[in-house]
Amino acid sequence: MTPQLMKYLDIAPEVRLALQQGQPVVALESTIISHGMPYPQNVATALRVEAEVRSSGALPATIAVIDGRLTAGLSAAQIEALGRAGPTVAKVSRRDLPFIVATNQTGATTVAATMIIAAMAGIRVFATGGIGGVHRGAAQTFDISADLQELARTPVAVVCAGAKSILDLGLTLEYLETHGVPVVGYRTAQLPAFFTQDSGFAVDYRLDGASDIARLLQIKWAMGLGGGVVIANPIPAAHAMPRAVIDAAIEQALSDAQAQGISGKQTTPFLLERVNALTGGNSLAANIELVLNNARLASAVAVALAGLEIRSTL
Ligand code: PSU
Ligand code: MN
Repeated sequence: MTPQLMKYLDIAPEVRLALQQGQPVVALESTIISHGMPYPQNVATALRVEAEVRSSGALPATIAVIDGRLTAGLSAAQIEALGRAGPTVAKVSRRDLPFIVATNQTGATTVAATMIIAAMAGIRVFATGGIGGVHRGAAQTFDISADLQELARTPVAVVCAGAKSILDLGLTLEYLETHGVPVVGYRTAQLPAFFTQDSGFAVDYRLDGASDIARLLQIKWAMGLGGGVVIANPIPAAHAMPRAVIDAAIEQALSDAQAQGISGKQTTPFLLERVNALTGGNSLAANIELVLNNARLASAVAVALAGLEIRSTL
């Protein structure tokens, strides 16, 4: 890490030591805590996800901006504070980082901003729920999540349960293809749609082992291709939701957003909140299970990648 970056970045001592020793570390985002789930389930989930990473043999590093400091590895108290603040805390993507740092604010990082800070810290694997993408109607609104550009440029693998069909999943895949981002299905040839195992769209490649995924990552970066990879991990069948229930909630949420004139960075949190409200506790329970499932896979990939990196230096 260059001194210029260290000036703005704090890495928790435990995480720093693990990285120095080539031990597996998994990055976790914080917008999912503040804007993705209600309090107090958001805090409980974030802590359970960290525990799941530890019990899978890796070290968790939840990422946020705390009082203007880019922070990799939050304390339980910092996670509690972000969860309690909820959507009153700033939602920080690439665009917002310099302002939030310059004004010493606290912000929850999206997939894009979490990837940036993870890469600065030297963390290569990141687990979340769903990524942002191309919104429906983007041909008119130009609303395309900055997550996709970040995947194009920043070398971090993002393990997710696909993306919610609040988005146009076909256009999201087209955008990722244009920008050279591989979409890998873990034990599936289908792109999962967050609450359901299948979206009706195919992934680019199917891989069935964490070590196969680690090998793809190592080779992509060793070849100098840079950029990220989407690792799409379907929600476990036992926790998947009926497609009709989810589709109806999403249609309702989208029409509410239009009626209320929601735009810009409010769009995704508004839609997430409406879908949660319309489907009640069922979707929240599914959401929690898929994040835990992603934390387990990300940890296995991080463990395998650490093994490959140690072997390649022998
Ligand atoms: N999708 C989800 N849950 C989330 C998000 C997206 O199912 O919590 C959050 C993530 O932090 C993601 C961000 O990076 O929303 C994307 O926001 P936008 O569409 O404004 O880029
Ligand atoms: Mn947007």
